[in-house]
Amino acid sequence: MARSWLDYKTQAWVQWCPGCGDFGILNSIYRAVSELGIDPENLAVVGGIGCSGRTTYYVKGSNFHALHGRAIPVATGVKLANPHLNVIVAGGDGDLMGIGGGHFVALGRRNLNITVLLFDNAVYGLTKGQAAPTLPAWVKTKALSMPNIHDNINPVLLAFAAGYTFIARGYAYHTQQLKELIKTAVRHRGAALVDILQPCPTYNNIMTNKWYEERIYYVDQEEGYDPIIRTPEEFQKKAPAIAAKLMEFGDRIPLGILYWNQTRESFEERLEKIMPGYMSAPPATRRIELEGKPFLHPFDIFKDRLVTP
Ligand SMILES: Cc1ncc(C[n+]2csc(CCOP(=O)(O)OP(=O)(O)O)c2C)c(N)n1
Ligand code: SF4
Repeated sequence: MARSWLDYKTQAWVQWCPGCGDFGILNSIYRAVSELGIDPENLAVVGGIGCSGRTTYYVKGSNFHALHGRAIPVATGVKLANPHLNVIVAGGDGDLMGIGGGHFVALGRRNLNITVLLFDNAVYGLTKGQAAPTLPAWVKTKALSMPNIHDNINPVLLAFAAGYTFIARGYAYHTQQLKELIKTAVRHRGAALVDILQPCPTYNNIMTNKWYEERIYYVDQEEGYDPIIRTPEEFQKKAPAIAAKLMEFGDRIPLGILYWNQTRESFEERLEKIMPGYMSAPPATRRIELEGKPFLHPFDIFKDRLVTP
């Protein structure tokens, strides 16, 4: 059924600062899910803690605002219980690259069909501007008393190493292109990352809109770069060029689809192999009671392991 983006807007008052890049991301999510025709009841947005995590209150769906860094494990549980839901993770670079970094890697290894939207502003917005893991070394934003002495993590390269099969980068103020990237990421069968460069006008006074606009460009507007892998042999051939593109972040910053591996099986497909019927009768749709009586008796399941006095 065709839907309007307004069908996904909740009544909650949006609490971000004026000019925050999060508005552009929210707008792109509304339009992406409406154009894909996803019913709100088939959508689950799982957020981490941070300004970015508040997205869960603004989009209609079966959403969950998880603990700091724990959006991916919660999303994994939701997806495994009901693989027919469209699951989107909305987290900051502090949330997904810092405290939640191990979970981010685990999702790539599994290649579970989840879309991770990384709200990448290089600072901890909610806690007033400390250096986040994507802030380059020696940059001094206004909340720091001295320049950042840590090197930065490159989320797209980390995702490549971890096994994500769709990796893209968007810009929060380019909502038309970002919407298209989110749509492709959601349609992709496997772990997808969209790294979204998101100006935080309140705390990041270095990586501003002007700073980004001077550096960003779209890979599909340049000749010669093909991010798509259609056969395993193609991976061997193209991986060096893809890795080089993923490492590019400085005077030039590539946007668009950076890597798209269409050959690797998803975690759901592997589960179906070892548990035939998993997709047609996943845990969330199985009966747990009949006529008010539970089928499952936990003590029966564990009785051989119970120690009786
Ligand atoms: C276990 C735990 N540690 C620390 C915090 C404090 N805290 C709240 S949000 C946040 C970081 C937010 O930054 P980011 O994930 O980049 O999101 P943003 O606010 O920039 O969107 C931190 C450290 C917390 N809530 N829980
Ligand atoms: S602190 Fe930064 S990231 Fe958070 S709402 Fe304000 S502008 Fe946006």
